[in-house]
Amino acid sequence: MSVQNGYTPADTAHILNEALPYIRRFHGSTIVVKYGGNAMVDDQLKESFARDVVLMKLVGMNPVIVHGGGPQIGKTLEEMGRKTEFIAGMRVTDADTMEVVEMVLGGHVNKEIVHLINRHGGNAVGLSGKDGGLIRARKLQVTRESPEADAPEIIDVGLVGEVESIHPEVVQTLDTGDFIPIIAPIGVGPDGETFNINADLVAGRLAQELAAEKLVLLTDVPGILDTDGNLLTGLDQAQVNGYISDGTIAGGMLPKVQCCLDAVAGGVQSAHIIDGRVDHALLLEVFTDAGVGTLIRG
Ligand code: X2W
Repeated sequence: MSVQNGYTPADTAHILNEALPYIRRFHGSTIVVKYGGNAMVDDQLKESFARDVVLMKLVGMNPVIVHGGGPQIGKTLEEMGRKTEFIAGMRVTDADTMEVVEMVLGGHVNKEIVHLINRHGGNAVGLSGKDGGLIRARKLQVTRESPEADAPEIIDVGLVGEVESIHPEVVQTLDTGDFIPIIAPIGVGPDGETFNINADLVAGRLAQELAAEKLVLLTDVPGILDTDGNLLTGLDQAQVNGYISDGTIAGGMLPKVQCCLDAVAGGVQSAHIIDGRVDHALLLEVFTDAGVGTLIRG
């Protein structure tokens, strides 16, 4: 029997056959993907991601991509000789920084992803939360416990927003028109201000508003790990809450997990935290039995 790429024809048939129930089940479903981390900078991973998204669209799913770009913003600010500071995981954003954030996310990063997907045969359209009134935002209140004061101290992080409401018509129109929406996490405030919003938060809320089948967060870690470092592959909401209370889920993973919990509580069928450093992570998670990373069930 001939062997190509280490697979026999029987292996190949088996793999394609394994994908069939997933293709059938998710046909017509919306899958919101937060694209960030290594998968957004490594050339090989970028190409694989783009191919996975195009494949999802061609078999009848509606992938909607929300992208990050924190490191890219940081690099540009550094090249401009500007300092940047994070408080509680949020970039302190004054008016000048906001201009750079909008330029990098809405301009450079967004168009690079559009171009990447289109080169692989997709029909991507780049948007920010300003387009079609997609994301209305309000100022995010950040508080910090202070040992001296009775009440938590309120910290002004500038033009950092949280999602107030999503007006998804523009995304739905693109989905039905066979386009793939690529969204930069920028919102508009009540007085027309431009707000910088954490990309995970935007992806989570958008998944709820679109009644998505899945929310997938591409990260640079294998998923949620137990205290022995083993990957937890499938969890329900009660188990996740247990791991938060006993400190197993902590640090930078907490806001991502909270965003997944909000999404599933808001009607998304499942939320996935997957390892974007694995080649074709998205393909493996959506189309195979094994998946990669942690699945949180609704
Ligand atoms: C983020 C927006 C981009 C983002 C920032 O300025 O870096 C805030 O911190 P990653 O790559 O997913 O971290 N916004 C408020 O979320 O990018």
